[in-house]
Amino acid sequence: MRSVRRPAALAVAGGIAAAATLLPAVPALAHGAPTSPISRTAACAAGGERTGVTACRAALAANNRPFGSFDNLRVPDVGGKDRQFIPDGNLCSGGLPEYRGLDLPRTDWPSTKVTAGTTLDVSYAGTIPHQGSFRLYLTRKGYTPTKALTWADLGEPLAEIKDPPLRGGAYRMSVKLPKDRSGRHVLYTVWQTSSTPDTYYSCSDLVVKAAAVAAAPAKKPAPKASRSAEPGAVAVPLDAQSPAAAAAPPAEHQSWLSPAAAQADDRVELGHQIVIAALVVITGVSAGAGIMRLRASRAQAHQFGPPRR
Ligand SMILES: [Cu+2]
Repeated sequence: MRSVRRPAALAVAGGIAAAATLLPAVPALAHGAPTSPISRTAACAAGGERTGVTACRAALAANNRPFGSFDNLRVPDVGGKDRQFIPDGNLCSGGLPEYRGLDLPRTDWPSTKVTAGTTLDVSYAGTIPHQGSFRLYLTRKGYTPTKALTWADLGEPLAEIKDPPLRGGAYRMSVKLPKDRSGRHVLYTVWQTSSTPDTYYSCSDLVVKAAAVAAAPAKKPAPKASRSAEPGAVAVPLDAQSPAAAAAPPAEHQSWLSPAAAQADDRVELGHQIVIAALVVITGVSAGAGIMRLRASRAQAHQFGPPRR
């Protein structure tokens, strides 16, 4: 009886298709990366927001293999000895082959506009929360973005922040930017977790607008006056509207952007989970087993760490 069976078959097929569509909305079992200022991992790696842009495509080509997940750039058992474990020139990849393309010295990485001397707000998506400390470095004055990034470019961290608040799915931090930078720079973020053996590394590209631009040209005030007044050093709100931030991110990434979106997202997630649970029942054990296997494999990956170099 083809005419009777076909709708049923279609319904099952439709259910499976719908379940497959919804699967990416299940909270990912992963870890973290800075989304504002956008990091190279959050832009270009698997699940990234800007994988189609030139720099990301070049990075993928240089990678010579598929990227690892955007929130999974982690190295086990470093224990604070970053400079010994992460080689110069491989800072943005953490030395991991599945992220190597992120080390390319380029001037067109997705970036965030900031102003020297102002406070930069940092959102670090915590797809699995961990306890630990963040160390935030900024490339020093005179850094050349067309050369490979080295530890010597970074010097001492601008800030070290232990267990910042996790709101809307992201750790929230702020850091005061030095006044003496301009042009392209890299904010290098190290998240040394204390609840796992892993340390996470990431490069966020900044385009820094010089502080005190308005001061010089108008008149030529005496050196004394210009030093004491610093008329141009007024705090300018952070321009976080990088192309990356402006572009609509995938739905499952909205929780990083605002608490309101996060709440909406949570409701959507709950809805998805209910729908998925129903579909799993409808479509039978095979779909359920698949999801369990996926979850088990991700959980295992988290416990035992990424492939060693
Ligand atoms: Cu993790």
